[in-house]
Amino acid sequence: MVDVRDAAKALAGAGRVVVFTGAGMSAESGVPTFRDALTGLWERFDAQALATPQAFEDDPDLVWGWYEWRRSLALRVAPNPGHEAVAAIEAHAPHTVVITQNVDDLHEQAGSTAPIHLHGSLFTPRCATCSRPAEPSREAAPEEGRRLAPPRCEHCGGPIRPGVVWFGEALPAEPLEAAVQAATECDVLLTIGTSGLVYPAADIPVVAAKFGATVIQVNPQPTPLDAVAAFNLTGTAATVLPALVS
Ligand code: BJW
Ligand code: ZN
Repeated sequence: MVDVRDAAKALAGAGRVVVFTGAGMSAESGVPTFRDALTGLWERFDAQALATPQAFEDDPDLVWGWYEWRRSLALRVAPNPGHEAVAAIEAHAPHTVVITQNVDDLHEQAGSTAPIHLHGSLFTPRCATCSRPAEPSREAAPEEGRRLAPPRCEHCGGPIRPGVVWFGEALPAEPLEAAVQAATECDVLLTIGTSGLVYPAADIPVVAAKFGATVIQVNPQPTPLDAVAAFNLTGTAATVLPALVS
């Protein structure tokens, strides 16, 4: 039985901390994960038809409507005690780097200063043709499953796309480099609420372990990252993280 107090000691003694988060981090705020049985988005929706560049080319209204529904959902939720515990870690260890795969802004809302968003954001739409940033839409948010035509770029007339990273797209270079760099330099890496199945993000905890960091995992389910974690804390983000920082 892993004692949360031993993990807490390792965390409290670390100078450089990386916090690496996935969808489970926001689950208790009401944001659905991707792969959880029954509630995961990819259990109910087809990732190939919604989260690929081809999907947007084939049916922009379907994809834009789905992401606008998700954006409106993300606007209605609030950080949970797990996000607050992450912000508390940052306040205690100023060299903390928060790396998230999440496209919501709940780390920012909880007080994390500059989380690295590896998979983009629901709040930074851009032109699919010229890549210029666009204003988030003022349209009324569609209901789940409703199509919506994307707005057009005011510069070139191209369709506006969500500012997220789809399957088959490269992760943004600077955030990815900064994340890998932080992983190579940290003493402790905390991986929270990720299935560890999506690459290259899933390599971040593996890189940290390879470079000598102590990896602490918080997840109610086993993941492939169990293998690199010195501490596997079985439980949810909103329950385990406050205990880890108290
Ligand atoms: C709780 C909890 C609670 C529940 N508390 N925990 C190597 C091998 C095989 C394939 C590949 C490979 N390298 C690349 C690939 C292809 C692909 C990939 O990884 N596919 C795999 C699925 C097989 N990767 C890519 O395509 C990436 N791009 C790329 O590699 O580009 C190469 C390239 C280079 C140069 C030029 C061109 C291309 C891009 C990946 C983009 C991922 N995008 C998504 C959608 C983002 C937008 C959106 O939101 O719609 O990102 S997919 C989805 O998965 C989302 C997530 O960020 C990502 C990770 O999911 P996450 O966060 O781990 O969530 P879940 O649901 O999987 O897990 C939740 C976890 O929480 C579970 O473990 C639960 O138990 C736990 N949990 N409640 C704590 N309360
Ligand atoms: Zn444009």
